Amino acid sequence: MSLVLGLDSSTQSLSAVILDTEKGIVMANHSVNFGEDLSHYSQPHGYDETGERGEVHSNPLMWLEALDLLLTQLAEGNIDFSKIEAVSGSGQQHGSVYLKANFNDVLEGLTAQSDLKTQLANCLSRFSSPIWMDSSTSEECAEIAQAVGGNEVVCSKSGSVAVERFTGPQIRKFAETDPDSYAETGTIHLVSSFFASILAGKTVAIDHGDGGGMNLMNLSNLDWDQDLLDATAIGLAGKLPPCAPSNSKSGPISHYFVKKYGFSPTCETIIWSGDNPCSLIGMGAASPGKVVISLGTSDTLFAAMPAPKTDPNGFGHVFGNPAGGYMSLICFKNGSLAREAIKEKYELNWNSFEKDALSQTPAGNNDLMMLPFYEPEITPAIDTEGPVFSSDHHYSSGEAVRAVLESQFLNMRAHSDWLGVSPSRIYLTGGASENDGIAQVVANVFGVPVDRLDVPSSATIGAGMRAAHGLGEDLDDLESKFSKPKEGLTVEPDPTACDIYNEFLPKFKAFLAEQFTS
Ligand code: ADP
Ligand code: XUL
Repeated sequence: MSLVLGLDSSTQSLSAVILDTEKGIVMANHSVNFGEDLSHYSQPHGYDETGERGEVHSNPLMWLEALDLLLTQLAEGNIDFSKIEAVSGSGQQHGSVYLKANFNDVLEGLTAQSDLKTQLANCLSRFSSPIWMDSSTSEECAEIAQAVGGNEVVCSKSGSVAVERFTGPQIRKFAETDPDSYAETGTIHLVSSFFASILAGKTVAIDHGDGGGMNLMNLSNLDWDQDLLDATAIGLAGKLPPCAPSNSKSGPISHYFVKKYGFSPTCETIIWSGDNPCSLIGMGAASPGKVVISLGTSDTLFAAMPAPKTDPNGFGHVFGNPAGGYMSLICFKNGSLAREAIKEKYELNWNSFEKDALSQTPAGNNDLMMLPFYEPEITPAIDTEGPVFSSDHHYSSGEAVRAVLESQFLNMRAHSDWLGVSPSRIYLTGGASENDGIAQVVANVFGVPVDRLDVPSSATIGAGMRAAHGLGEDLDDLESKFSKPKEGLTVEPDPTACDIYNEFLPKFKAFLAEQFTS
């Protein structure tokens, strides 16, 4: 085996890597940014910012146009797709795409004379896709929980209590508010299985990693749970693709990609997974023992689990591990969103954020704290928006930068206790992980060394590794080639700062509890 393609459809961009798995090198790495490269959709961060009452939707046609643009740009850069032997991908989790019954026929009949967006526009039974940032379904969550006997039941079946951004509650809201369009819907895909279907030229399965983020899949048999389906919407079983292990093959790539971009007709497609499950693979954390923190648009903390264990507080989740078994995940919505808000307020760039601002203030910030919930937060569940500061005093840029970072990572530490894992190292990934100052605060708050990989994006790399794994390559071998921490990028904790944070944690928890009892 040699070349595989990994794709990642994230909140803000669509990315690709080509891996040479024999030599263990990343041959190509390219991204299309929805806001910059497809500005005609007016979704500068990849979603419609005018949504009301917690609705956050994206345009699925933008995602299709991004796929054609990404492959066109790679081809213009002299990438020879005919040598790619397998392709798989990673999608932002929970987002859903609603398709009419004609979807499969249109996929089969795609012509290389036109593009994906034009040919598939008429397949959508809903013009927008709710994504993971949507928090508009509290009512539906309560209804689903009540119908099956309470949130404990939803959690013991699906690995999570009913959660606003999860696909089941989103489907219920659609079915209730637009029953005609729901009736017209033949198939509901996740972002991951939607892209996987486009590549395979037919509807393909939802994998156990991303399926775990729907409040619909039963963790004990990794299949749709009839009680949860019934509690969600009428006739839902008939509208969902099957669940399948993440390394399932879905057949050769669609003739559209063969004719248009020169892929080999024998290039195999492997079903996609969610971005966090793919990142688990890309970070070399598929076996229990490693804790990963991803600092992307959202911040997440995740780890492979020896056995499924649910969060008694209802914030954490259990998903399928793409390598088999389970993984835990905790998601913090105000990740880069909050860091960017402070960066912009104080007119900083990432360099001055770290070098000029953060370095001016001591660990513990002289007790100045903030709760950086610019958007309704997921962990803890807080539905109001707007940051809260612990003092009326005007925060200097240094104090504000330190306050946002310390509060984010103390909040993460406070809400990951239930995992019962004391990490000896943290593996850091995501766009903000390249910032040394941020990595240092993570090391100091958790009191352990932080490792970083020398790869562009662990979700995209993980998607490529999954493509190779789906063709039978050994995952340990792939990890040893692509998931090695880069020497010189490890950040050691400062013992004095660690002591300060151990003392600071109860104060932070008290401040949080005082402001929000959740
Ligand atoms: P996603 O996969 O969710 O789209 P990424 O993992 O690509 O997100 O991360 C994108 C985010 O990373 C940007 O929104 C930006 O805020 C942040 N980022 C990029 N570079 C830096 C940096 N040097 N320091 C801090 N944050 C950064
Ligand atoms: C995880 C979550 C986000 C999305 C976006 O539960 O909602 O991390 O996967 O990347």
